[in-house]
Amino acid sequence: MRQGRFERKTKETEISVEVNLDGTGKADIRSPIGFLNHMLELFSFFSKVDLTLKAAGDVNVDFHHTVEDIGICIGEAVARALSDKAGIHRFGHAVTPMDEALSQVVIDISGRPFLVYRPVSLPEKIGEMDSELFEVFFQAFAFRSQLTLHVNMLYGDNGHHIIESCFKGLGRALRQSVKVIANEIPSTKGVL
Ligand SMILES: [Mn+2]
Repeated sequence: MRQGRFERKTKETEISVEVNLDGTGKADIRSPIGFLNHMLELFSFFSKVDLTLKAAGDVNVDFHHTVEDIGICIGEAVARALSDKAGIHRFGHAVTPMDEALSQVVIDISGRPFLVYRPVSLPEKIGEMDSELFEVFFQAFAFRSQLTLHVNMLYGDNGHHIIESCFKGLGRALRQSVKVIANEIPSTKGVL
């Protein structure tokens, strides 16, 4: 089992994360941000990554610190679980509809952190969460887990649907990319 744990406490947030890349999609998500909890449960279900998250933060300020630090902590736990990345498929992609919305999410577990984020027009808030925080989450996750992540929203009208398609797509793409299919490290350089 490829498992990773990470705990982090700052003056702004206190977060603990456990992941199991070889799980069944069992989620135990506890943060003060309801919409993000909903998205992370979907991510876990579609990635089949077991995800336990306990997060507290200074949400009386706004959700920024908590969202960013949750992204950092999940990213670090995934990086630890991947270890030397031996045998993984490395690449994953998903084009995911949610009713009228469609998004494309592409992952390369490259060791080169990068985010390409192409949003469509979103309402200012989804649930109680500022829409600008989704980019913050994806950036924090991609950089800490050292993967290349493209989140390309294609179209949609309903903000909840658009973002939900992205998180389902993140799960589907991650599931493919972490799958073990060989023995060697999947790079012509021999290192990822
Ligand atoms: Mn929903």
